[in-house]
Amino acid sequence: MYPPPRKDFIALTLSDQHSRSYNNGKHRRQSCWRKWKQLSRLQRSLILFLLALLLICGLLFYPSFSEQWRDVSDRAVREDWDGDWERGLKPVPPGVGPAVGPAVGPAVGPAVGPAVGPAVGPAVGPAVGPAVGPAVGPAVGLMGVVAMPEVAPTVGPGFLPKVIPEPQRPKVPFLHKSQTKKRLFPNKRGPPRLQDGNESDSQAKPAEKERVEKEDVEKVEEEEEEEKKPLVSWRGAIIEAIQATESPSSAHENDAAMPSVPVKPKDTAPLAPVSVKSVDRLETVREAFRHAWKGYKEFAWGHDELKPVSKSYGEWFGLGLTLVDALDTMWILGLTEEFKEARKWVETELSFSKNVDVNLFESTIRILGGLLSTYHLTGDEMFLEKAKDIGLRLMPAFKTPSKIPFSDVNIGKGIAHPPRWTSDSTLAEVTSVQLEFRELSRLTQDPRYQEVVNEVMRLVHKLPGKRDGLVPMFINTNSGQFTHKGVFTLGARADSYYEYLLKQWIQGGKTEPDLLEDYLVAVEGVKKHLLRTTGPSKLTFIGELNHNRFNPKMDHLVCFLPGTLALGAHNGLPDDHMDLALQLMETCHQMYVQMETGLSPEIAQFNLQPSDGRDVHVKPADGHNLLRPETVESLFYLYRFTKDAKYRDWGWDILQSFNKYTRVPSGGYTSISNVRDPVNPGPRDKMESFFLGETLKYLYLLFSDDMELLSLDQYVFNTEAHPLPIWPSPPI
Ligand code: DMJ
Repeated sequence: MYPPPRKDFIALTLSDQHSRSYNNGKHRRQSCWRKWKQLSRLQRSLILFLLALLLICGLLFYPSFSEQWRDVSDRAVREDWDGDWERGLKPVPPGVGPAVGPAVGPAVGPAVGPAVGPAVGPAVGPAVGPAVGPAVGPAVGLMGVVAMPEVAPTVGPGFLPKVIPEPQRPKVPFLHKSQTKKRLFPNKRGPPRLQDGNESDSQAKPAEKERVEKEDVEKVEEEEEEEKKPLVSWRGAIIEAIQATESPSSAHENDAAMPSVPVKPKDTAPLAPVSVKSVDRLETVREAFRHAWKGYKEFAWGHDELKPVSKSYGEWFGLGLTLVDALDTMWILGLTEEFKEARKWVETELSFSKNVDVNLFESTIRILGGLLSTYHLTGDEMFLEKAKDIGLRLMPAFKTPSKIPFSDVNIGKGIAHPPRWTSDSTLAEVTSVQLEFRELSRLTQDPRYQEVVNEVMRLVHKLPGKRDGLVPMFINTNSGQFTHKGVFTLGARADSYYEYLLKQWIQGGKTEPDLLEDYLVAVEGVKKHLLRTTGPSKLTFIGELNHNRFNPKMDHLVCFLPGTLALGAHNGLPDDHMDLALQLMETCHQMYVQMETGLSPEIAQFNLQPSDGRDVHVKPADGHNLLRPETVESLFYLYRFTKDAKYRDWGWDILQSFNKYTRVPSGGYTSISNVRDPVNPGPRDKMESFFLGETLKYLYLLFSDDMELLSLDQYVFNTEAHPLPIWPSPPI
């Protein structure tokens, strides 16, 4: 009835071949043994002696060989790029030539010269070549061909300013360089676990994230049980910590050594009247910073992030992320001692010569951005040297067939790759590294950095698939096309694309019309597709579009928008941008005050129904607060432009809530799981680096009466709150 089972022809064939080859091997082994037996005793002893000698030599010389090999591999990262430069990047785009030409030699020489000396040449080829192929697959095969030569000629006029303006030397005191190499606060709490902690906002896989977060919470609960710490009553513990707040007088101890307002671009600016209230508030921010720093210093020194509840640390890149992200905040807040310690760590301990994968976007905005801004504020060349080092090591990310960068780079090996599950990059990530790389070009007078990021903007500018200026969330690194079309958001994965359109335009002295055009069109797209008002209180909010269906969901991340819109209006863009900024600021404020803890959830759902109920709802999985900065960032911009004191009061309320619900008595602040539960907000045991890099910095600037402190007419803040100078307008 049933046909007989089919013979598996392929399986049989393989089996035959296999057995044949097995027999051959046996014959070979037997004949070898016969030959060995035929040797004289003297011959056999001689061979054994030579083998033993070889083994001993190998053991003796292994350490020095491996050391040399590591050097070569480090240099390979630089050589790889300089090789490309030599091979194809020499032709400088028209307009850049005259300004850059003479400056390139001396500027680049000291930075890369010694590292790529002639001896390295032959060693680099084999070291880098074979490693690239298998790691990134077929996409990389094209790299060698595509390389960089086409970058310069294809850069459109709209994006590349005619010259890279010369950097202006900051007129601020230089710090003494420390000679000591001793590690200040060795933390022996266990080996670093690289790559296990974080995923960027835009890359996080929700299920995985949820699992990790759940584990964190469970771990926290276990520890609470075990240690019987005051955290059993979370709220009580927080109140206790607030009572221990340092008094203003002791907090000012170091003021004589370092001005609390170190950057004074206009020496002649009249002194603003200082209110008692703002002094108190500034001091409270400084105290909050010191408290966070205390935890970091004690339990996480030199590591990426503090886990304040378990009094340990988490690693993401293994590059002291919190410390680097916080450098300029310490300088701005006038925290002299803390800054000096951190500077010493950067000088003596921070090494980018590490076999580690870093996310291009996150390391650019936090590390490169942090180093560049600290260089500008302090004038300390050490920070610029570090910035050049990491900048160069990130460049392989741009070597893709489409020139849309990969998400990840191994900064030790100089190999870039996409995430494991896709060849797509996140749109916000590839379009939010521009401020930093452009500034690096200006400072080094080396156009390569600017060229690769300008090329990304040029490609995205002309790409089909936008909806009235709104962009999809992903872009493919092979084809250079948008993917996952049909979903439009101003939240995770797209947010800072819009922010950087405006900020690049401002940074470049308003000389790049394509950036402005894309920004203006996008704001109209937002108004047309994403803007709605709630039923109960008529709050204006930004929702999402999902294949033509409107979703009344707004990430806290979107609260950057009021500040960005206001910045645009301040720079001459239409007045209705400011009107929208004011309305959205109110909504972001409501996302805080309508919660029982006074802290915003990560994602809010807005109520479109006309009723007298709540405007803001929170899904159980969305009620966490990660100590994010976006709302206080926008409050800072709106206060600067309107001087309306209510924005300061709103910021003050947020700081109080952070102190009440997220402060850990032993040092540090923690993200929490549930902003609707003031009794147990559910500490997550993690202090993100942006709490020090952004949140506390923006709060300080919000409360400062000195409007010239990082004037918004002279600085543009990157998306991690690191201020970079606005370039002087290029000559006509
Ligand atoms: C920061 O790293 C940056 O502000 C980024 O643009 C968005 N996410 C965090 C803060 O929320």
